[in-house]
Amino acid sequence: MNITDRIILVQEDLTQMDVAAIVNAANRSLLGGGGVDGAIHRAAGSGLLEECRALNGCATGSAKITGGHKLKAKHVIHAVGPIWHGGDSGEDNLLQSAYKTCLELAGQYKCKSLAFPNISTGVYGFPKRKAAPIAIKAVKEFLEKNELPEKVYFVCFDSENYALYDDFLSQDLKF
Ligand code: AR6
Repeated sequence: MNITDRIILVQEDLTQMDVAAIVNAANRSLLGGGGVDGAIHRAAGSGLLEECRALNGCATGSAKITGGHKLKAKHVIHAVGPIWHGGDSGEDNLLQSAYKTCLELAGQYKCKSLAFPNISTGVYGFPKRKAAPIAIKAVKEFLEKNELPEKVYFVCFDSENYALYDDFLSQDLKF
């Protein structure tokens, strides 16, 4: 299967995805919050928060994995993207590193399918047009070298992100 067939763009609710692992756009406490984080914790139930408490937080640009509890997904990978501070504080690298760590964890846990939200582009204010190619590049680079995950879903909640991803993916960007 070529890389293009392994990347799937959808506009859906991430919490309902029937995949091996979904990625949460979390914060460093890993103790829940608003946006997609709040939606994931509501759908997964209180067991997820209990498991997260034992993780002692997570650094920005990294990620940690838990079970999926009441979700269809077997795992949740909690990624901490950067807060946008104007672009000169290493935001691009931190975002790329958050995506890469999620992919590595998915590989280690033998996840065949992985679904990403648009990390940092909500409450954290990362410009959507800048974030999309960073996410796509991180995923393509990883899939080129690794068989797992077989499939990666970009789950766009808002139409603006969906249109941007549709555009960037159809250009078949070579990085
Ligand atoms: N399914 C898919 N995507 C969603 C959903 C959903 N159910 N709900 C929101 N999004 P955000 P961040 C999209 O703000 O910017 C939290 O409080 C949303 O449209 O959830 O990384 C955490 O605890 C946007 O494109 O995450 C942190 O404190 C994307 O998810 C902080 O927000 C990410 O938006 C993290 O901020």
